[in-house]
Amino acid sequence: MAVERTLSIIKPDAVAKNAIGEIYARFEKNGLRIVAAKMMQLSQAQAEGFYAEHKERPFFNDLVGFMTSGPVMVQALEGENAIATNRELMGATDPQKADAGTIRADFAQSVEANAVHGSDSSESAAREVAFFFEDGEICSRG
Ligand code: DAT
Ligand code: MG
Repeated sequence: MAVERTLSIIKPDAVAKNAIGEIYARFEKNGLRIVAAKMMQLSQAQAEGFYAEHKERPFFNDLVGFMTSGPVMVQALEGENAIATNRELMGATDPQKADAGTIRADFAQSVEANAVHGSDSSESAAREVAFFFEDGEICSRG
């Protein structure tokens, strides 16, 4: 399995809970290296652009409202099989359906306030990492 990069966001609910460190520890204990990171308050335009694939969904306006409701922590993660590894660590979108021990089972409140984002394919990972980081901001240790 090749070394991959993926884009992770710790969402406003988990930042508000002071859970950044606990979530970072899960990444690091599972072979994912943080190779770029920034805390941001997303603008409406940034949230709409990032989630453009969902713009026809009924929850889109609520999703954008939630993602702009407070600061987020954005990071690029690197490691073997990083995209799928991060999705496994996150758990299912709906925390009620997320496996025990996953980030969403442990930190999320609802389908909307679900603690973390993670890229779901190599195409979305490439787009999403580039959405937030210039090449020169990524400190690859692969
Ligand atoms: P994921 O974040 O697991 O990749 P997704 O890409 O299907 O899930 O949806 C993106 C986000 O949109 C998700 O994290 C929370 C929100 N969302 C998805 N389905 C929703 C729903 N039925 N009601 C409210 N928000 C929803
Ligand atoms: Mg998704």
